[in-house]
Amino acid sequence: MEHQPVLGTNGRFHQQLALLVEQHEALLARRNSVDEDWYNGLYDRYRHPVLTQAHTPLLWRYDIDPRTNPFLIERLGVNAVFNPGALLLGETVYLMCRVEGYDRKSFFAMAESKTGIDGFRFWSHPVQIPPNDTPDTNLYDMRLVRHEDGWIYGLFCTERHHPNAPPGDTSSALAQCGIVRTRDLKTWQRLPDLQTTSPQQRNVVLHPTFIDGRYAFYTRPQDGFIEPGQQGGIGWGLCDDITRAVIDEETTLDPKVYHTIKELKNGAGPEPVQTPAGWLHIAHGVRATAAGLRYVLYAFLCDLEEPHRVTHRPGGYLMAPWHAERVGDVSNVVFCNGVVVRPGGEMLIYYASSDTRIHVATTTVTKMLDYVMHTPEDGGTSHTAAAQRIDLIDKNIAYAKASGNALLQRIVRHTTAPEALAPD
Ligand code: M1P
Repeated sequence: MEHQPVLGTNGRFHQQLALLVEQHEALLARRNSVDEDWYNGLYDRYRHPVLTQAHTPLLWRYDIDPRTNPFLIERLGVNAVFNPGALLLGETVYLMCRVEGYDRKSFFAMAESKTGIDGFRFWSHPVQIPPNDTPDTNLYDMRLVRHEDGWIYGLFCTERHHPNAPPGDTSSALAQCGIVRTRDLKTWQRLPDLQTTSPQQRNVVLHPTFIDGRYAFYTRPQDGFIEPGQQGGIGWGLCDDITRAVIDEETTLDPKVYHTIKELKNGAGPEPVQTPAGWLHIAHGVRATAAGLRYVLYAFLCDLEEPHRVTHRPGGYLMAPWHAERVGDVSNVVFCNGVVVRPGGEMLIYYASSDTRIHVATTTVTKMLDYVMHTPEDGGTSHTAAAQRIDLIDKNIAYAKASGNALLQRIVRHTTAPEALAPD
């Protein structure tokens, strides 16, 4: 190409580029630490997101040749980095991120970190998912699962313009579960999309072990699947051959329920964590509010031998958007499709806030089991909610009185009305 003078920036092209590089390096080098303003005894939040659109390499966004980009314009902007699948290999955490460009298309890109809480770096190039027979329009939200068959699978949502959309309907989409697999995280083999009895699927997760010699899936059937007597929600289905995955029968594993955090819809999160007490799930629940949908995370535990059977359902949410997390492209959303567990039991929960950036929360399997097994279930009504809380308060007051402990008695005095302390 013919050389053009760098006029548009008054010769400042390289100074501006140097500034961008400096800012980018500072962001990538930024250390993260626990946010001391947050406490709930269960998990820590962190001061900074682990990945944002600003973490994406400059080479993905800028043409750095002044002959073809004399004004150093950001040619291919990145709008958001969110909803990552996660995998621990050795000591390295890998996040398969959903990267959304200014053009609204999402693609996948891998980032890695040793600490898991900071220092994430994207690989040099995004991942190119091979297409299958039906071309995809948009790909997003991959769940990474190391299956006992020896492959690492990626299950993701593939969306296409609905084939039956009438002329002029440019919004109706058809969502299905796409499947890829790899042995090295670099070469991906595309398998046919999952087929189920539901015309649409999102949030499909592969169970990491065989069940009676079959592959097991957590599904989220939509549009017409909901049979009389079924409520809809997170489903469960089995198939024999993952290279032509067909689920003939889906049952509901965790239904959506009126006037709960999952009243409108819910969906499985990452692959469940195998613990001595059962399969630990983190899922998302959605309810409608006057301000739009609200997405929160919740947890539940399933039986080790019968993973389709829920054994513990703590009521309410595990995590809701907090402070700045509330605001973003799709506000009031937390979403999780990636968790890793280190050998000592430390659990790193990767969640995105408001479809914009990725955060980490850290806890342990022990704490999560305590949470899921000892938090009361949603009682279903205001009366049961009040009764649950009264039980807790009475237990606390009795304990404080009996303890003779000055701090406990102070808590009671300072936080309850005087009649609670009336002599027996
Ligand atoms: O915008 C919130 C989320 O909406 C969808 O999730 P679900 O299918 O459960 O409603 C997905 O598009 C997800 O990526 C997004 O974060």
